[in-house]
Amino acid sequence: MNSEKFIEKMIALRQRHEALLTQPNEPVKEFGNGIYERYQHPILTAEHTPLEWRYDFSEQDNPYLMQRIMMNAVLNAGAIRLDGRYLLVCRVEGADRKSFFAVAESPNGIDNFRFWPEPVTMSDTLIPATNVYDMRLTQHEDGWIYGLFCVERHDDRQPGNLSAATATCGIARTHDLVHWERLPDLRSRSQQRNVVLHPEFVDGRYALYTRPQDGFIDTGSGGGIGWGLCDDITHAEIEEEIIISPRHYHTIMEVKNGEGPHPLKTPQGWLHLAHGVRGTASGLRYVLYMYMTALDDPTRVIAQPGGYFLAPQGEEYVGDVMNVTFSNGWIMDPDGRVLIYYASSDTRLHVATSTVDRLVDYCLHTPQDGLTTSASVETIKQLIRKNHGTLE
Ligand code: M1P
Repeated sequence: MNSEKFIEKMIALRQRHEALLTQPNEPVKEFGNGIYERYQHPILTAEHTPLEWRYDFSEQDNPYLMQRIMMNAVLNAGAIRLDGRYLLVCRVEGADRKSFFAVAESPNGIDNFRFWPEPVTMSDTLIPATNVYDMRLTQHEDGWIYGLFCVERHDDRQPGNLSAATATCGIARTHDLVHWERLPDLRSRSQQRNVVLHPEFVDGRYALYTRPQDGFIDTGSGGGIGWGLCDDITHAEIEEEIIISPRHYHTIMEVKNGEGPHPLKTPQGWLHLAHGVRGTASGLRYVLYMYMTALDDPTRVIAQPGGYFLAPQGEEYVGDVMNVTFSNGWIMDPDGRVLIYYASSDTRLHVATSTVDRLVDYCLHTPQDGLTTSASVETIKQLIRKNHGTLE
């Protein structure tokens, strides 16, 4: 039996938690960039995780009402709209550095996110993993919802090096985000992170966006976002990869890039969201960028706006891994609203909203990166002349 004092503390804890969970989230009022709206508050943080995951509510066993299991972060979430519900399969990271998946649900996609009572249970029988993270959800035309994620294991070929790891693409499928069937990991020539399943068959085959990389962190000779086809998703293997969004010197994606969520189908083409990484004196900087590919050929780039689409701002700069924005989930509503879920600095999850029309306009009319200072200056001068009516 808990004492009155203990019960009072528990009630105060629950009230504070409930107030956080039900806090309304409004768009930031200041004049933005016209492309999307940011929101006042992060939508999910470690503090949003259920109290039952963190506290032992028996006074006898936990007289100081301490957190018995601490949570570190909620980040990089796959997203899906299912029967009118906005569902995120979040990467939750405990204080022990292990990531796991947990579903959070919201009635409107913007606020009132609440985690389902228990984290996702994923069979680990095929090849046990040390860590899993960053699930991309795809409602495929074959009828299944697929979750593709990164599986991390120690690289046993380097027994003396405790930091040596390998990255592989794990695959699981479900109909309800409750029961998951784990399939064998993707087989390909190199290590893989940021692998995404295209929602439609291409030439009768499953199509995957890949990110070939030489090592666990370094993409090395991996040239950018790749594409490959496979016949059997239950034994997925890609023999040939082509690069569709290459990296370039002195751009936001000089060091590496990776597909975000699966692209959205629009009448003008496939809308893609991805992340690009460059090196700075203070470490890697992760920003989001967009591109579009042709409807009849998702590998043919038809628009490549230059520069970043979304970069950290204000408190978003600060966290476990500074200067990072990362997205692996977005939702397109039937009325064309687009909810972009992005994490900042590997610590918390945010939403930004836009519309399909605005995003297509952004992609088709933002000038491409000319790859030199002279080209950038010329692009700016052309806009100035257009505004002055002096463009020839
Ligand atoms: O720490 C930033 C991100 O780093 C990795 O992304 P990438 O493979 O492109 O370097 C991932 O670990 C991602 O989860 C993380 O947010």
